Amino acid sequence: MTKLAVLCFLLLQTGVEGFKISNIVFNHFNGGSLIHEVITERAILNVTLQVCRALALSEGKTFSFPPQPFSAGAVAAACDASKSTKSFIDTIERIQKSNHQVDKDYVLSPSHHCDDESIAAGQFLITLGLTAVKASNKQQNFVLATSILGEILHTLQDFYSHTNWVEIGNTFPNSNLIKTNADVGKIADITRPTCRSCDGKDCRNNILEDILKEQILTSGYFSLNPFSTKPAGKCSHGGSFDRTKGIEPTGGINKDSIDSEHGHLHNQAANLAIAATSELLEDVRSAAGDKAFLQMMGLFKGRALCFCVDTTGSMGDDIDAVRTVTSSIIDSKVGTEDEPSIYILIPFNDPEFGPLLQTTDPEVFKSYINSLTPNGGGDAPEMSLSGLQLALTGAPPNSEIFVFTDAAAKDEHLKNTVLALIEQTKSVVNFMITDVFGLRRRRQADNNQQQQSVRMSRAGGQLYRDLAQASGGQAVEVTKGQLLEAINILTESTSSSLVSLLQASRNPGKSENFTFVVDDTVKNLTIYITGTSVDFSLISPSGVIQNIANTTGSSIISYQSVGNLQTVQLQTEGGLWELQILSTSPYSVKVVGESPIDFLFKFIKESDSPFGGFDVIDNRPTEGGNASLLVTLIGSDVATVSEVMLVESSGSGQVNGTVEAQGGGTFIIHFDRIPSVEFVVLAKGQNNNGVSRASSGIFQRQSATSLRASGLTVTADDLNTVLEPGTPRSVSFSVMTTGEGGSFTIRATNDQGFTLSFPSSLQLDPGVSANGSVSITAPADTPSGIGVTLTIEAVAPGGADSNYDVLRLTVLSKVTDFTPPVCQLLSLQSNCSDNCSRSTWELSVQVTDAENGTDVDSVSLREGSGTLNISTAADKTTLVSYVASCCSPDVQLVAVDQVGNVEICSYSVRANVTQALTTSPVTTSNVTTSPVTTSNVTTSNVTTSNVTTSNVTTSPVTTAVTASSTRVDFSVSLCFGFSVLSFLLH
Ligand SMILES: *[C@@H]1O[C@H](CO)[C@@H](O)[C@H](O)[C@H]1NC(C)=O
Ligand SMILES: *[C@@H]1O[C@H](CO)[C@@H](O)[C@H](O)[C@H]1NC(C)=O
Ligand SMILES: [Ca+2]
Ligand SMILES: [Ca+2]
Ligand SMILES: [Ca+2]
Repeated sequence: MTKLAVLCFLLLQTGVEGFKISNIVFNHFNGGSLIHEVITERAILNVTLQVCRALALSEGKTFSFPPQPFSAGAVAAACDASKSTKSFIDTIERIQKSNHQVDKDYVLSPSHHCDDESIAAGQFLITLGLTAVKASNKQQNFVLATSILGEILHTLQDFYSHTNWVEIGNTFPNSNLIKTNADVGKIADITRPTCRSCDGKDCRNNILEDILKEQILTSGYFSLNPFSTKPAGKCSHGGSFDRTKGIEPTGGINKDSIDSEHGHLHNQAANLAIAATSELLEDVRSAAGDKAFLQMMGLFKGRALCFCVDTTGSMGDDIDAVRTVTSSIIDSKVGTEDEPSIYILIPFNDPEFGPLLQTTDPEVFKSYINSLTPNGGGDAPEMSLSGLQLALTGAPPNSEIFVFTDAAAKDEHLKNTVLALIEQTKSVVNFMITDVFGLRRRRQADNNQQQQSVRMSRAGGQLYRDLAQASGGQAVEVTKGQLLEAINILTESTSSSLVSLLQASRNPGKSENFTFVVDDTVKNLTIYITGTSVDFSLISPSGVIQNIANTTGSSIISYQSVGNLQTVQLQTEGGLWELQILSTSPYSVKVVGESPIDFLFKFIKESDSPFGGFDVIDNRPTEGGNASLLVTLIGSDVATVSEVMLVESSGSGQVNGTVEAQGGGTFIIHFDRIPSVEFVVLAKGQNNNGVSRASSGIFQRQSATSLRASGLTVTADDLNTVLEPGTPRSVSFSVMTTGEGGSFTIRATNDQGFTLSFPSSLQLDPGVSANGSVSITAPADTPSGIGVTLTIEAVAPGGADSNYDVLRLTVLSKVTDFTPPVCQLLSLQSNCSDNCSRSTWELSVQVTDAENGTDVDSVSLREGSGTLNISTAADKTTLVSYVASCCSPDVQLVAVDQVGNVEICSYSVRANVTQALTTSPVTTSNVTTSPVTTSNVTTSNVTTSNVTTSNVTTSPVTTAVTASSTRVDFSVSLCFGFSVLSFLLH
């Protein structure tokens, strides 16, 4: 079928509501219409490319755009961050998910969809959320920032589909919609009629002429209630769910899909929604800075290095080892592609723990580590799980976390919380436990509670082993003297493309033969075995038994054994390997390597929203019934997933699923049941790209994280994620059980030590949900942008089953500064001559924030390769001087105040324009991707607008000086519209 035929075929299957429904989950055309997920992804890919391009040019590198249509993998590659494709896609999916969630959580809230003429209220939601996104980014709370971002994008996108913005003739986004209190246009009075009834099915002319002529804004009324009414003379939303569309004036005006009442304008509306989304993302980018924007999007080059360190009195040797290993990682990795992208340190003691210290600067991290001094702690157990909780909520998802301690956890009650956070973040936790036996002896000797101490110590070790195993990490037990060697082994690879091939544990231990498939893309194949007295042998695909005692001639590159950890590094040999374990004591095995091919997975369920589609399950899936898994394959456009199974983590049982390809690297897997014990997800597939003839191209990947099903459901109300400092907020939640009723324990915890109150138990009857609420209060002096992760757990009587919901909230003080800083040009001098490279120009600008504003926070360079100098005067005005070669005739200064209001000030000098234009890097001919400044060509001396619809870069220009200053205004070129059209039509 040609694309056109496919398109026509798809057109026949529509009949749904919104840019908003995704019957076929993510990333797909819905009946040829552009849905929220697609609109969102296109804008993200577009803006991300602009950011990467700006960064590359500022570093003097070249940059090339990938071919259209863009894919996340190609964008990550263009950004020189292929290894973070997984976290990039994960982030895009998070944004799409919270966008989608608005239809579920706020189905009855008109302002979230700009319905019912609630346009000003929609603007309020968007701008409030935007402030929260900026504040969260400033505190490096990127997960929170992206969740809020997805939500406000829904409302922004709906504006273009649900209002008559397009009908009244606009071809640009409504930029004031993303500016607090700005004028979004004249909205029809409640008494003013806006529509007439449609002419049968034809709704093309149902908006009243005076409304169109006077450019009055309106939006359709919407209700699911068959007995609903609407104000007289008002338009309806229309579509199959709207029950107001039968009321005079009948019909509707939405442009949600091609077959909507105003479907003839669907593409126009969707393209404006893409442009508006890009504009909002640009604003977020300007406020955050280019590097932080990419971090927010999950595009970082290396992994996070995350150390959680016990700093109590006995930890002197351990802290020395942490210091040494930090220096050696930094010395050997900085400047390489495995350089950690973020460094995180969480100290814990007793009773204190935290704060989380985070930096991208390795030298700053060294200074954090150097400032650790062992002292205090009182009794033996320490606050290790509190520290770990902060690490799990603060580190990016999919991080690897190392916990250093020589003591049991004093805060064992956090076990379920920590497990919940492990399942949510899919981060891997390794415990580096020293001197377990030494401690035990000492304690036995010096008090008469021998028995109790021994028991506590064993239980403590088991708790760490359980958590490590659930996360796919290890609990390494060594002496203080061996710690450095052990941690060196485990941090040898800090690559962000680490994948897991096999993961299993046995407790009690038993001999067993494990097999795993190694494919050609895997490098640095490594096997870790933890456990005391575990013997093993290893057989390569060619049938050679590998000899640890004498590695010559074998595939073994190295073998190390320290404490309870054995490590084998292997040469990649494609095919089926066998690992035979001989042991009667507990052990765990883990086979990892580096490869671009990996997968993301999420349990999904049919949505209970009226629009249908699928929702992502954020906590434990329901036991006893069937289940569906959404799998996204990463790292290859040609690879496919052929088998997916849920494998018991500590046994050999497994449940096989049936795979349904969705296109675009996504698959839905159906299982007729979920294992009743902990399990991992194992995916097998076929990669036909660049496969050597010797290998079959078959690969296997396994989730590091163990998951479990639950008979309980816990759902917290996440309608409002903003927390005002000093004001208690009540979060309601509901709990239901499919099993037996009784008294269920409720526990709520948070990672910031904020005050909580909640019922300690709820009485449940089977199948009936019970409600409770948690009250949370942030101290009055909590800074804006601080995130708090609230975990609400319900535990069945006897403790055998539990489930949870995790809520991320952001602290936000009331914002009163809505105006961006102002640039004032003090001087602009040039001596630009024929030869631009031999002459320079310079600029002096004063930047101030308004009288009652929050002050200028930063001024940075967007375009321009000159030197920027910034100084702050005593009266808090910022003085900027800029010197550049005449070959770089344009500059953009990004001025941001403390709450993230952005002003972009553009200046240009063009003495010898021909020369300047031919040498300027921004005169790209790639229309759809050219940045705003290329169209900033004017013939007047000073211009205040750079909005043009054509990109006239080659027109003769005689300007001596142009200076312009705009708030983030965009030349939303028509080009993209054309490229979408051409994509659809080819
Ligand atoms: C892509 O993003 C840029 C800003 O980064 C914006 O000017 C342009 O309009 C966007 N393109 C589309 C099609 O929205
Ligand atoms: C593992 O395989 C070896 C060799 O094939 C066999 O002798 C042994 O019994 C197997 N062990 C188990 C636990 O199945
Ligand atoms: Ca201690
Ligand atoms: Ca203690
Ligand atoms: Ca301001």
